Amino acid sequence: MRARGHLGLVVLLALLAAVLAPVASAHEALPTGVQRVELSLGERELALTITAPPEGGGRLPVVVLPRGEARPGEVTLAAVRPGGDPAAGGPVAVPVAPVGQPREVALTADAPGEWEVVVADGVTVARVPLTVAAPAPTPGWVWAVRIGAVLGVVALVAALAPAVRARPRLAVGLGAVALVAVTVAVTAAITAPGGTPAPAPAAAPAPIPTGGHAGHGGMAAMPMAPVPMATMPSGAVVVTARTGPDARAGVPTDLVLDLTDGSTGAVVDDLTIHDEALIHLAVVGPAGDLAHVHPVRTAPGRYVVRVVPPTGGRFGVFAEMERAGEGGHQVARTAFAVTGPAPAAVPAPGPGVREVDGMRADVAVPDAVAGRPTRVSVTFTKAGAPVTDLQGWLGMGAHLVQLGPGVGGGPDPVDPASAFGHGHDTTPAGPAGTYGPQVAFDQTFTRAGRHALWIQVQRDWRIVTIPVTVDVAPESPAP
Ligand SMILES: [Cu+2]
Repeated sequence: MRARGHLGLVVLLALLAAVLAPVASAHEALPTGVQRVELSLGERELALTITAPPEGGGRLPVVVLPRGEARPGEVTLAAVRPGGDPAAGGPVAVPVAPVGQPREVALTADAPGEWEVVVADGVTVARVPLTVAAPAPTPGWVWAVRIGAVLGVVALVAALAPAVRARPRLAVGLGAVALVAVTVAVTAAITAPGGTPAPAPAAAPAPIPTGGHAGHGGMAAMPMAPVPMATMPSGAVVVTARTGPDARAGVPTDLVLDLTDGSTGAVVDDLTIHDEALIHLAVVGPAGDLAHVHPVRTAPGRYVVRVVPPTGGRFGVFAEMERAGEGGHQVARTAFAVTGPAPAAVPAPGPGVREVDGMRADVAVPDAVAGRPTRVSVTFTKAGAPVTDLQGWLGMGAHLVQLGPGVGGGPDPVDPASAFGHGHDTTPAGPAGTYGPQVAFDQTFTRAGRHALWIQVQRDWRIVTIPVTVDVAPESPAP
């Protein structure tokens, strides 16, 4: 009798464990949104990896990885409400040297709604928008499983207690309660929507942003209900660029970018992270130099990046961004002027072999004809050996920035006729997660004429830029 009682208990507990397992895994399986975002903060390049908190808020781990030229010192990180004072957000200091050394800090965003991950270097305060989803209500069937299971166990244990077994009618009554409770739990689990494991329930609808701060930034904690697209502004973004009044060649200057909607004039603050940045900014000078940087958001619709113009003259600015909703991916162009002599552009070398950053780079651009795909490739060697330790940057092995011919015949960064383009390496990463010796792009030049190309890879945490001049032949009719 006693042995049979124990056996029954074991069987029932095993059954309960099986029933409860899907409920437990439904919570453990909460998807977490992890995003990387590049920040050109002052003269530093930082890659942030942000793990969004769970629904309802909580721990917000951020990994800071310094790249580029290491400037000793530290930055402070905090999680604040939009526009909030970082000093009130429990700022955490993080060393940003040496390059390639990741540091993790645990911030806290303890409630649903809009947040900002703030990174400050003492001069500039970068604010990366983040949405923490509201907790989803627990469905009724989950409660049925939980209550049924607990009640079943309690009733069974009570029924098997020696004092109760001495009173058979009470024991039978408790046994019946246990049976009914377990039946309810099992039935609820079996008839749960979509079977098991439980689907992640839809979160409460995110509030529709009002005013300037649309605040998604692609950093949403998942799951999150989509914001209805019809409520999103969807026009082209107008970018206005300005520097301080004394922007001079060779002197660092802060370039301030203000974003407005071309159709409504409203501040644009609904950029989402794409290719690991809110804005990919190409700044091209009159001498044909390229700076590919990632401005930091300092306020709704305002981005700042420090540049060091190598010469005077007029600089073309190309801002690649992606808006939430229908705005989609777009490039806005503008310009700014720098005091000082503007040298005439000297075209970069054409395809072929060159030395760059201690490597030998063999650039191939076979048969560049307008309107046809051209495979642009670069093969890297160092001391005769293939280079296979190129690091992914912005989620891929290499980037190609190009500027087409303007009215004057050559690429001109401040001529709207000079078409801007950006291509991505198509070769997969190697087994170690690195790239090389070859990177390649499938590029279609839409127009004949002289193009400026800049091919960029990362090695030893530094960006290597290879400028190339390509003369594209006109499309000729078949003979
Ligand atoms: Cu970029």
